[in-house]
Amino acid sequence: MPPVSGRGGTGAHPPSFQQMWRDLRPLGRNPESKGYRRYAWTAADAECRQWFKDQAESRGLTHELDRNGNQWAWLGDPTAGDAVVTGSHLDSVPDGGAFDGPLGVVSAFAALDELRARGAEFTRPLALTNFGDEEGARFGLACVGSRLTAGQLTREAAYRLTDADGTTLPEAMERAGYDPAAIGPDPERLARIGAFVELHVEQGRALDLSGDPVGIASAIWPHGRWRYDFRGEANHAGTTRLVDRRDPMLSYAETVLAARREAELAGAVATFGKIAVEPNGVNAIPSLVRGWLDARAADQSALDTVTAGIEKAAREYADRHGIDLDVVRESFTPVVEFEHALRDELGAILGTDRQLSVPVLGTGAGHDAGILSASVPTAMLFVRNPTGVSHSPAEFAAEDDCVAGVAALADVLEGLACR
Ligand code: HGY
Ligand code: MN
Ligand code: MN
Repeated sequence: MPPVSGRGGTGAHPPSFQQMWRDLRPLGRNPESKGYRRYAWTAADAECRQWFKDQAESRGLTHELDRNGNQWAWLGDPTAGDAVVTGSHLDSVPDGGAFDGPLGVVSAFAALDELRARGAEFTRPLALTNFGDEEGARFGLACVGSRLTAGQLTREAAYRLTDADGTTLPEAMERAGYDPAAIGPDPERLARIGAFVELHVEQGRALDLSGDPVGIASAIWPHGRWRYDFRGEANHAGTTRLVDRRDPMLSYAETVLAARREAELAGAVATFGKIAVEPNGVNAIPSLVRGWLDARAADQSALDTVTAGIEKAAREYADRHGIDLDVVRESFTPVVEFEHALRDELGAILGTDRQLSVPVLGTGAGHDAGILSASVPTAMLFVRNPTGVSHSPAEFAAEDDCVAGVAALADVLEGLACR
């Protein structure tokens, strides 16, 4: 492919990282909690998508929406193949932080601006991406946009996804102006990609403890989400004798404690972070307690041990209290081992450029890069998070570290796409 000058674009001086951050920051932010509520196919999501499109077009990039609603901003000819792609997601968990996802998208634009300032000559197409519905906050399944594109989620299964109000994914897409009939695997698009690199705020403290601003991912723990439905008997909280009750809340509570015990035994993590109670009245014994388990472990065998142990304990409690229990696995991502060659190439690029050792670290957090790694060579860069806190309004990364992340991403993109 003839070199494509990184220059171009309409804005002589594109907005700085800080300016982009300021523009994006208020979108979908809840004034009370100060957390983000950027759920798939909502108005907040639409605002973020418009921001992405504006950033792309203001730089003269070709904005493309794929059949699954993922956004792509191209420099060069997408059909030339062997593209270097970088990006992340803009959606959030309920009351999520500002960095999880957006840091990777803003850094992608800032890294391109940096390469243009360097006068880089691209010898491969470059694309910046925003993958839709990575958090699965509304429909319960993580990485919907990338899973659909990678063929890891069938249209039929996607059509069954429903939010708490009973709105299905296709209905939500349609209301947001997208054609749900188009969703499905996109092998042609994936065939265009030679390498995908996702920059993400670290969701842990490894870089803070090692004293490095940037790290490279080695692997993602296997992890999943299971829905526990405890069904008992609705009754009056004030007049029903304790011995006469079939209270599902008791079995749920005992299962939450069992999850912590099983996770500790296996060196894993397990969390019941979401619950729905019917009829959810202060003076009513519930008929149904629905709890969602998020479980993760360093390897599949440990994860299987934890989830089996939790379910076994839950069934024993349920039987003891005359409670009916259904357990449904709603989301699962197997262990991801990032391709060693690309991982080591990033290490060489960053090590040579900076004579620094760049730590390689694993994570328990899922990412679109994890989904795509089954289809294309994939790598991740992490940016230091001094507290490690994430999925919280308190999530933070220092500006200097964000700028260091942009410089590292620019070096990586230059090393990969400007040979
Ligand atoms: O849940 C996760 O690990 C990711 O933030 N979706
Ligand atoms: Mn997240
Ligand atoms: Mn994320």
